[in-house]
Amino acid sequence: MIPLVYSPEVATARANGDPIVALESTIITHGMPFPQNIETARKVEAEVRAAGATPATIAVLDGTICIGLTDAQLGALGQAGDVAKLSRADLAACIAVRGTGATTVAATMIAAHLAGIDIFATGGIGGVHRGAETSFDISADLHELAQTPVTVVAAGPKAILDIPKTLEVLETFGVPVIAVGQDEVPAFWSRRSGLKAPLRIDDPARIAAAGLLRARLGLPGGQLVVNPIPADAEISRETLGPAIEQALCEADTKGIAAKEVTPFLLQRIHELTEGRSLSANIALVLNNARLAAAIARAFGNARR
Ligand code: PSU
Ligand code: MN
Repeated sequence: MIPLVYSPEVATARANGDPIVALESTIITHGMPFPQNIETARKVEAEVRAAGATPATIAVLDGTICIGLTDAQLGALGQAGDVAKLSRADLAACIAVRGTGATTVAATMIAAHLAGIDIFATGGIGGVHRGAETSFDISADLHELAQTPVTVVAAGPKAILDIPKTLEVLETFGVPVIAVGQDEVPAFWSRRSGLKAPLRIDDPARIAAAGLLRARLGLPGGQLVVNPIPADAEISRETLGPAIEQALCEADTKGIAAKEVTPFLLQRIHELTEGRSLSANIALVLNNARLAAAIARAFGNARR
């Protein structure tokens, strides 16, 4: 038996057949500082509700996969200092030892699929790190998109990554990368990357239809929807460049590796930009939550 529980709000939505949007928890524990992490998680949930869907923030608490957190659970997770970061490799072991952990994009996709949830909103996905040709650092998020049928809404690969290599790997794995509202792949804090998106679909109903057709065609895996940050919140690539370079250089000098790389870089860039990158990060997550709720409603209509 899988130790999996639904929050009261998510259980009600399931019983009514209402649309549900999965949300990850690593962004709360490892992606943003306290107290902005909890404030943002609450705002993201409110945004999903306002857009006509039910939010399901996912985490493992004391060995149980939680699909939806109560406000108290969310607050506790955001303040606990020693929460594990769970990807595909860590999920079963954490449950076996009755541990507590926050789920990355990969682990959230696994849990969402177990719970029958089609769609998941986050900030940015993990990808191919710069220098991956020597470090081999490629996020398990990419493999997950290739095998688990969940549509993920993100603001593009983070600019700390090697975006062209990330797109190449996604293409090799057969993952559709669908831009919304523009032809270019967005670059997380910036709307532009200079790279043309492999696909573009602006209508949430057609994005849901593509996700359902993939399954009907017998193709495993999900879709990556890349949604540009709102123009009034973006930071240009030119402005961010030096902070990214410095953070990468420090990570190298300190020998930061494996799971620590992404949290370290995000935190240093927040510090180096004096919070500007954090404000942009919050704005783009909220924007993704809105789009994901619209796609969730479309999935619901298409399944009826
Ligand atoms: N993007 C963000 N904030 C985050 C992450 C991504 O803007 O906190 C997290 C996600 O949980 C993602 C993970 O799945 O970082 C990727 O980590 P890694 O590069 O170690 O696979
Ligand atoms: Mn990694």
